Amino acid sequence: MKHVLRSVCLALLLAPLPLLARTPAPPGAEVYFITPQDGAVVHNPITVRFGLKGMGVAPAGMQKDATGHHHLLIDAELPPLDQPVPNDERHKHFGAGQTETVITLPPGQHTLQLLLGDFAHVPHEPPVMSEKITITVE
Ligand SMILES: [Cu+2]
Repeated sequence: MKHVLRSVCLALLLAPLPLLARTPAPPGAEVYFITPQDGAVVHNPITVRFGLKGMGVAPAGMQKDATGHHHLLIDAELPPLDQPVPNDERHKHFGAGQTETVITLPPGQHTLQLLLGDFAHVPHEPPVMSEKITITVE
């Protein structure tokens, strides 16, 4: 009996971790652009300030309830919400806990959207994301 129990325990230990267990977001949590505003006409370099209500900012890697770090999506659709946010020119991570950044974009219309990620860069459940705003760079 004892060795059966032991194999059961071992099997549990070796079972893959549930990859889809997403970090819960508190009700009412909100991420938004302080600047620029939707429809703004801006010039390079562009200062982007991130606002967050109902949650705190924590650096990537730090697992703490009701916290996350910002991701700025530039001219990008929402990535899959059950996986880490991609890391490239269109998906910028602010894993040190930054709440603003300065970007340079080619002249013309661009979209910006904020998406909060947990310690492992995975969006919360439900996802905490801003409206997608459109700006014009002159
Ligand atoms: Cu991230």
